Amino acid sequence: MLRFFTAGESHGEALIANISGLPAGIAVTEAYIDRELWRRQQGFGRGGRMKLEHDHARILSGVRHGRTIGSPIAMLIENRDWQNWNESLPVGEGDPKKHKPVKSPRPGHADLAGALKYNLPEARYILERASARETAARVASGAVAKQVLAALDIEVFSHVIQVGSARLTCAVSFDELRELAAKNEVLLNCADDETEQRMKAEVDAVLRTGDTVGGIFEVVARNVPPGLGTYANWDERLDGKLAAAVMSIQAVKAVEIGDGVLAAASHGSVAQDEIGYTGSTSEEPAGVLHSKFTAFTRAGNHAGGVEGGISNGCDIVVRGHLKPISTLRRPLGSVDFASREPMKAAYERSDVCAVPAAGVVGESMVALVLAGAALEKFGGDSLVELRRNYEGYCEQLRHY
Ligand code: EPS
Repeated sequence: MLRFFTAGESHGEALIANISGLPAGIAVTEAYIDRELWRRQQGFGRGGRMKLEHDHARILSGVRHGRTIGSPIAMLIENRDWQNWNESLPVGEGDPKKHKPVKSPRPGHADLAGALKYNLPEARYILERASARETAARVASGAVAKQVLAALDIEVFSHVIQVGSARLTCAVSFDELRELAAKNEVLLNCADDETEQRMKAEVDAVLRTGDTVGGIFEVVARNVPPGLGTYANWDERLDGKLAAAVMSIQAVKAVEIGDGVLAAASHGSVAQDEIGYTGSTSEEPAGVLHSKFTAFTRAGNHAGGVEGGISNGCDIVVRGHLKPISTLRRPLGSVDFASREPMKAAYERSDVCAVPAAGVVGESMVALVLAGAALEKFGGDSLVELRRNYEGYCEQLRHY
């Protein structure tokens, strides 16, 4: 079973990622993981912290000579900012005068709910762990999951389809998504230049006014074979797992699979993807409608690649809707933890728009779910065994 967890605080010494359940023999490189970490740090609207951090994942275990060895992988990502915090967040008792309390909870953050829950007098420790800094460790884990998926020819990319009210209206091909991910300069990770400029104007506007802005990212996974996940039990459905994974990303308040939102307002006659049959499979699919796995075709992909909780061979499409970041330079109303008197919410340096970064995190979460589902279906303790099982299943599909 593929499992992963992370540890670490935003301004602590380091983040830790731990991932286990991988077969032996998967090629894993730190360079690839670091490139993914770099992608997560990009985007117009990121705050000053990103100038400080240059994330690098140091693999401590589970990979030798460039390949997984079947044991858990542990990775460490140092926080460069730690040097500014080691006196205020010591592991030992330290000097209480150097403590930096978060004096008033920020609406929309975990601050108040967390302080109540953990019975803490202020929100410093809440902020430290609830912060989206944690997503660096998820991206490192997701990069490993992507390398497992690559062994099955599955690719996962993302793009930004909305920032504030600026929305992408044209179709974007999978090749364009691949090209976006390869770019060395990232503005808002939108494939259409004109839309990206409109998105930038939305960020410029909130930068001027001390506000923040949200948006929507879309994750697309290609070459996922039909048959991952099942309707057999509620908690085994692939769409449920994808939704939970993407919903768990900081600031995501809604998740959509395929054209889910639109479908709710459509009629059944237009919301489904009609089925055809060509009589042959195509190794080089012309698009999402004719996967390489079967000779069945689909007239569209409103379903986002999942029907009945099972992947159907079309591209998996998952959208994460992000609320605007809750830390505002022009703080909202709140209450002083100590006096209970009205007080503006605490302000700490923050991002004003993190939708492109969240998209990269979304790719990671989708990759982790798909890698888990693929390993569940095909099993295998080594890459050879995994590939053999996968190819046997593909053969079965071709002869269906
Ligand atoms: C975050 C606040 C900011 C972001 C941070 C998430 O951090 P800081 O308060 O240190 O400036 O930059 O994101 C990251 C550090 C990161 O690596 O993504 C928050 O409160 O969630």
